[in-house]
Amino acid sequence: MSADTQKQISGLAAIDHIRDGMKVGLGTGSTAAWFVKAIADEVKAGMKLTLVSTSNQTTHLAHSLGLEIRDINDVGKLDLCVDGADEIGEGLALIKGGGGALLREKLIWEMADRCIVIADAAKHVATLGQFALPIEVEPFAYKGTINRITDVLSEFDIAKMPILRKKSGEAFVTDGGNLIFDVACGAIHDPSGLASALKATTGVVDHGLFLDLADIALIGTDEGVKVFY
Ligand code: ABF
Repeated sequence: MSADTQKQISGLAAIDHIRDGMKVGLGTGSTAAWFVKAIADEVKAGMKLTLVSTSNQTTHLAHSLGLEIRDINDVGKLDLCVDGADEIGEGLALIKGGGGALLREKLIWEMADRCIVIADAAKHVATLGQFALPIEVEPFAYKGTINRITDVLSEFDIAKMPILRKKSGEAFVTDGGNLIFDVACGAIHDPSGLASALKATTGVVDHGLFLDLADIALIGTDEGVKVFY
């Protein structure tokens, strides 16, 4: 089974958690795109949902499928959010942000009663860190921020430098107007400590460690969708 097919079956499996009248957050990335397409089919079949989006990319996809996207400030608490991830580790600790949407994703996740992460089998890892950790940084005075981030990383024995994410040769800019720096941490042995230290660093807006946020993981494998709590 291809990774894309694994993504598709995990996205379709998330539909089983949707009920008429729910307020749902739509994630970002290719796995979440399968879920958005399945939501469009449910709405076309008559299901009434209130939908919010984690990125301009997902909003554009939703609109192309005829879905209405509401302002999160108008809808309040969500029943559910369904989103992808770059790595799913022990205790459903995640690395997210490979798609550059980590801040709005985390803001939507915080508004949801339940968060479901969907992914292909390769995303399921024993220890987080093989995927470079994205860190979202305020552009103003970012060089000073990078120095402070480097000091924090050294406290966790991470020697790799933060690398500015680029797109078409230019600095990648998030929907919120910030920069992303990626750090090839290698095995992250203290995700909670690292997350707290990064978040406390002046100039860091947020990071891709999603800890104690996911309630269920639906992972597409060659043997079907496996469920982890
Ligand atoms: C998004 O899903 C991002 O946080 C993460 O990088 C991405 C995973 O992308 P894909 O589903 O395309 O593998 O939520």
